[in-house]
Amino acid sequence: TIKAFIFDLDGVIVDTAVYHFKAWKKLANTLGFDFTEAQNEQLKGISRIDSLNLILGWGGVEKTAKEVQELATLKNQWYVEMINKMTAQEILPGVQSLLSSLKSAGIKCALGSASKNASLILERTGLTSFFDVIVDGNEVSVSKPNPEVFLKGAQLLQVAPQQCVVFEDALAGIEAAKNADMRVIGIGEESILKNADWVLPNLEGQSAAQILNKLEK
Ligand code: B16
Ligand code: MG
Repeated sequence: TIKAFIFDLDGVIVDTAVYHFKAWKKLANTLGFDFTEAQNEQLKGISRIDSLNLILGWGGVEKTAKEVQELATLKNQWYVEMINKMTAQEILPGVQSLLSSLKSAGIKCALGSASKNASLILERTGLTSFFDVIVDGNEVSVSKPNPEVFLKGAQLLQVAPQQCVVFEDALAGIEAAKNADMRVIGIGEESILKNADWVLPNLEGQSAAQILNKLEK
């Protein structure tokens, strides 16, 4: 039986990808090349440093390890300026009511995000108190598709991986959940998120009881 839900942040709870896009584009333009929405798509679920290394490769730019760190810090300053202004209005449809339905269904709740800014985003949007456990980019050493982020969540919640369901919008995250031997619900397009157990366009109208019912069939 399912005992815990583990949520990805960007793309499931809020759409911070638009802010990542603006900040990465500004950085790329500063370095003399462009950065497209399609490229931004490929960075979903990928850590900050791995993202930057991909972008520098696309731009054909070589930097020392020290310069890469400085550029990552600069991008993050721009990004944090934007997410500091986030409010509860930016929570994606259905998220609050699904989170509110977890307690009465006896389901524990964890965040499993690659972002080092996850706590700030949850604070700004007023969602912190819904989560029993927060595992983010500050606690993990390897990026999704490695299962570390989700396995840590299960461990801290004291449930087995097989008792967890992950909600994920990124291919790397769906692979991470599968690698953790967890069930996974893809949020987005079915044609893209092929390996998920099932795919929803968003969380609108979903309650914990409904999801459990469907998973146990
Ligand atoms: P930060 P998620 C991920 O969040 C984003 O999808 C990805 O685009 C970003 O590079 C990564 O967090 C790191 O974010 O720079 O804030 O540490 O989808 O795993 O919640
Ligand atoms: Mg995501």
